[in-house]
Amino acid sequence: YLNLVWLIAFSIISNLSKAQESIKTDLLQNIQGRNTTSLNGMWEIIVDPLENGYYNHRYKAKPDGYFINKKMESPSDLIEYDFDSDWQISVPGDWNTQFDKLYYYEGTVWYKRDFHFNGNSDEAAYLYFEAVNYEATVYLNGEKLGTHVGGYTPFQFDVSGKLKEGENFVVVKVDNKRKREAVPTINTDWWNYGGITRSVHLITVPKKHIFDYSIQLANNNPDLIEGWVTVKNGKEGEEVAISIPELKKSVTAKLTDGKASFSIKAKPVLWSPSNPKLYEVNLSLGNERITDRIGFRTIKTEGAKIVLNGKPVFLKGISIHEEAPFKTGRVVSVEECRILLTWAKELGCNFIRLAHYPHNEAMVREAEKMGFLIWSEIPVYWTVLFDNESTYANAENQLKEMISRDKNRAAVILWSVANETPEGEPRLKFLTQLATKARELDDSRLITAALDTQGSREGAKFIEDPLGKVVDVIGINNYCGWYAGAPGDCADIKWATDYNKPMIMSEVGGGALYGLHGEKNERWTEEYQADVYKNNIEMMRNIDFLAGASPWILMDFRSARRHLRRIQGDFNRKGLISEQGMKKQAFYILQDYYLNENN
Ligand code: GCB
Repeated sequence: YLNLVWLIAFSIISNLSKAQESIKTDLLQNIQGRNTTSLNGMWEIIVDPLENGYYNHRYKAKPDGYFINKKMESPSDLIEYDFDSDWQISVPGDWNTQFDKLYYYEGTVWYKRDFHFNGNSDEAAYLYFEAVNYEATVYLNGEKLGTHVGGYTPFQFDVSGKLKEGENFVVVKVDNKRKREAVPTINTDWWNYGGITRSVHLITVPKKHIFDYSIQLANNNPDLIEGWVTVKNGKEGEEVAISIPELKKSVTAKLTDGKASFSIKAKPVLWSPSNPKLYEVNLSLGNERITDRIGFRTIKTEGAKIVLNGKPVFLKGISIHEEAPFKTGRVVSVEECRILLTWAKELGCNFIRLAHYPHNEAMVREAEKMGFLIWSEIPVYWTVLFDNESTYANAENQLKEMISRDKNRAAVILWSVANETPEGEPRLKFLTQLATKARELDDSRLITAALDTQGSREGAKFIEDPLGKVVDVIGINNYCGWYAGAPGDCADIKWATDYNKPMIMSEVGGGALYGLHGEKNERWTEEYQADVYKNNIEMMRNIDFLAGASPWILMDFRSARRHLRRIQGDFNRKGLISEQGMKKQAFYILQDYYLNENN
C-alpha cells in the first residue's frame, strides 16, 4: 500500500515537473536589439527514426545518449554514431526540402553544432531558438537544458555560467511526430515541416539586464503611451530610462519587484497602413541600452465595424502560410518575407492573416514596416483534444509565447485562438478560456477565431455559433463554389448574424493549377477559380456587417492531403500565385476589388 502511495506521489511529481520543464513562456524581448552571435549555418544531423540515440534496447532513456556527442578515443572503441561524419543541414530550414530522402520524414533528427565562446564573467547568456518544429530537447555540452513543445514560437534557456571558455557544443533532439493530443493535432492541411526551422542565437547581456517590456498607446487614451519593463538581477528602486527622441520625451521608472511601470504624455503620429510610422524607442539601465522601433495606434470595435485610430477600417486582406516562394519549404529569410508581402501589396491589401500558426518575427516586423494590419493565430486547428488538460496547457503556452513576442507590434490587431473547430461544450470551454487568457495578457487587441459552422435561417446563412459570443471579431471560412455549390450560386447568398459584431470572411476561394485553362465550369482551371472569386466578391458586397476578408490563399502551399498527382502533386492549389511565383487570373479579380472598391 505504501509503495502504491509512493508510486502515485512520484508520478504526480514527475508529471508536474515534465509539464513545467516544457512550459517556458518568459521570453527575452527584442532579439534584434541585443548582442547576439548567430548559431545559424551548417549543423551536423543524425536521422533517428527509432530514437536509438535516446532509448536503449529496453526502451529506457540512455544516460549516454547522442546528446553527449561521444568520440572514439582508441581504435577498439565501439561508438555507433558520429555527428561529425554524418549529414549536414542548413539552419534555419526544414529537413523535408533539404534532403530528398526526408521528403515525407516525420520523427526524430538529432542536430549538433560546435561554437566558440569568449566568456566574460560579468555577463549573462541566453540560448534562443526562434522556433523548432515540433518538440525540442536541448543539451549544452552534454547537459540537458530543457524541452520545448510547439513548432512556431520562440523559447530560450538561461545558460549563464554554463558556457565554457573556448569550444562548446549544443545538441538538439528535434521530433516532429504528429500526435493526437498535440497542437496542432494529427490532421492538418499543411506540411509538417520538421527541423530547426528558424534562427538560433547566443545572446549575451550584462548580468543585470532588461528582460522584457511592453510599450504601447493606452487603450482608451491616444495621448498616453503606457508601458512596463522587467529587469533581471536588478535592485529594488533602481531606475530604468525610457526615451522617444523624435517626440522629445524621456522618463525614468523605478523597479519594484523586478518591474518598472511608466506612462508618457505624448501625441505621436499614429501608425496606420497608409502611414506605418514607427518611432525609435530607447530603454536603458546602467550601461545597457536597447533600441526598438515602435508604432502607436488604437484598435477597437463599434458594432459591426473595426475602428483603427478612431476611424472604421475595412480589412482588405489575404491569408498567408509561412512557405518560401520559388523554392518551397519553410521561409528562412527576410527576403522571402518581403517577396510574399510585396505580392500582398500589389494585390491591394492593407491586412494579412498569418495562418495557421505564429509566423517568424521578421515577417511580422517587415509587415509592420510595410503597413499591413495583422491577424496572428495559434495552431488550434480542426479537432484538437478539447477535453484534454495537457492539450489546453500546450495551446495556452503557445498563445502566451505568441503574445509575449509580438506585444510591441502595432501592426498586430487580432489574436486568433482557433481555426475551424467543431461546435460542442468542451471546445467552447477550451476556447473561452484561451480568449480570457489572451485578454488578461493583452487587453489592447481584439480576439478572433475562424469559424466554419454556419446555420441557415429564412433563406440566409446564419451565424449562430456560440463562439461568436466570446470573440470580438468573427471570422468565417466559407467555400461557396468550391466545397459547396457552383460558383454561380454564390453571388445571391445572403448572410445574417446573431451578433452585433464585425465579421471577416477569413477564408474563401478555390483551386487552380497555374497555366491550366478552360471553361469556367472546369475545375482546376484558372477560369474556374476566377469565377469563384467573382461570385464570392459579389456575395461579400451584400454583407453589411462585413469588416474585411482574407481569402485563401496568397500562394500554393504543400499539403500531404492533396493527392491529385498531375494537378496538386502535394500542393494545395488555392493560391492566387503558384509556388513558382506565377499569378493566376483570380489574383487580378481580387486586386480589382481591393483597388477599386471604396470601402
Ligand atoms: C480550410 C482550412 C485551411 C485549408 C482550406 C482548404 O478551411 O482552414 O487550412 O487549407 O480550408 O484548402 O481546404
